[in-house]
Amino acid sequence: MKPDLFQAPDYYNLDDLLTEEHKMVRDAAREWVKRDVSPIIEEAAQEAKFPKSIISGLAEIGAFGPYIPEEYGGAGLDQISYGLIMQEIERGDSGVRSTASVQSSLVMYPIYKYGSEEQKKKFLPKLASGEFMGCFGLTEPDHGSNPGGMVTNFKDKGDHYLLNGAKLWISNSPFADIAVVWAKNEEGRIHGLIVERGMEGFSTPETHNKWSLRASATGELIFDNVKIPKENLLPNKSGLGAPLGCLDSARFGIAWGAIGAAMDCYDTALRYAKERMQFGKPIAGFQLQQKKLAEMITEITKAQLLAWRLGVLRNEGKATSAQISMAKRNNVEMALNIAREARQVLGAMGITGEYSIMRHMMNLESVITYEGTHDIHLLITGMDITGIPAFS
Ligand code: TGC
Ligand code: FAD
Repeated sequence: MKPDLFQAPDYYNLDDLLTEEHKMVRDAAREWVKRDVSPIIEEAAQEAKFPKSIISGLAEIGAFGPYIPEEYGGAGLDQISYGLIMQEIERGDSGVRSTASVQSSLVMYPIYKYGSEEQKKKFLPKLASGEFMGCFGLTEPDHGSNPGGMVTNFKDKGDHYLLNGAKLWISNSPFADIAVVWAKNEEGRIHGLIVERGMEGFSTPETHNKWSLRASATGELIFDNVKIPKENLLPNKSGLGAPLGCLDSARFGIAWGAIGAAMDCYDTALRYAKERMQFGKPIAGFQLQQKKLAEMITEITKAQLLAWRLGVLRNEGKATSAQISMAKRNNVEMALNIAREARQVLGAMGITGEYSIMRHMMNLESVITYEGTHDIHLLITGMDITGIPAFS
């Protein structure tokens, strides 16, 4: 892969809206991606291997629990810092951002928000340092967009619970030390349970042959009469709103992360277009290529403003789930469109691993599907503005 020459676009001087702390956090993450992710990520993706070597670096830049209070090992940062970290990591690779999103928003967040004090003390510091890695089991083979239909269940056996069922498409599952798993009790109420690797009857087979997010490990979670100690149930929230609340946090991170992937594609295409000569001049001098590049920077700028405003609303505790859905949907589609256009700017070179664009493009095909598909987020907006759910 070519050396990482990334220069971040900031067409509307958005840096003026950031605090010194935001810029410091963002620049540290940017520097780390350039130094420790860019040189290894193409090979990891080609070999379809999660590069475990980056776990300690992710912890050091505060990517595991950026907004979790410091007393539990988190970085104690605000939502805009969290977004900026996700943006920089996804600039490197969506799969690396996935690892950080899952650890922060889907494992640490539910333990922090819905867990007991003992659970917080036991798990959060180890998750923040990367000593423990986690995964989040909501999706099932027959229940993806409709998680409320889940069949994974647990029964009260007096001194423990007995868990049965299966989850599919679970990021980090093949190597996770713990899984936050959503399952129904005997009354059909959804609860979160912390399942630990090594518990008898619990296995995590890897899903192979993905063309997307190849540097992120994806797998199943299988529960065959797994005995779960009662103290591993998350006591402070139940119902579908509990896992969906975690998704709000992860979707917010993706809305920022997708901008990073788009910025990398744009920056690569711009540099290439200025250097590549055809018909005696740089291809950047042709109107058709300028149209592509001008539209890319316009869309990136709009997405940056959307994400920034959403970050302000999140910091004020005012962002609605529907506002988060709109940003996730818009920014991921924007990034995927830019990746496709940028790929064309590079001609044949665009399909090679010399450049990051094709990898981003394939990754974004997962990002547009997970954490709620593009269609589901449109239906969430539709429901919000009309008051009428159209899911079923
Ligand atoms: P519905 O009846 O609308 O809602 C059930 C309860 O949940 C509440 N709620 C929310 N709470 C917090 N945050 C949200 N975003 C919420 N959305 C809804 C709602 O108020 C209600 O509460 P209550 O107290 O009245 O019971 O539920 P529904 O069954 O009609 O479904 C609605 C729908 C389709 C929007 C929802 O199921 C959905 O979002 N589906 C998409 C599923 C999804 O996003 N799965 C993601 C799996 S995790 C993942 O992909 C990780 S990828 C990780 C990576 O690698 O980065
Ligand atoms: P389906 O729900 O079967 O949808 C198929 C198609 O039908 C989609 O186009 C969808 O938009 C459409 N559709 C469905 N319902 C409607 C409707 N009501 N109206 C109109 N159209 C509809 N899940 C986890 O729990 N944890 C994870 O860590 C995780 N990581 C993932 C990693 C990867 C790489 C991928 C690809 C997925 C991951 N997922 C994870 C699962 C992801 O959240 C689901 O794939 C997603 O929610 C969609 O579910 P599905 O794939 O079953 O599609």
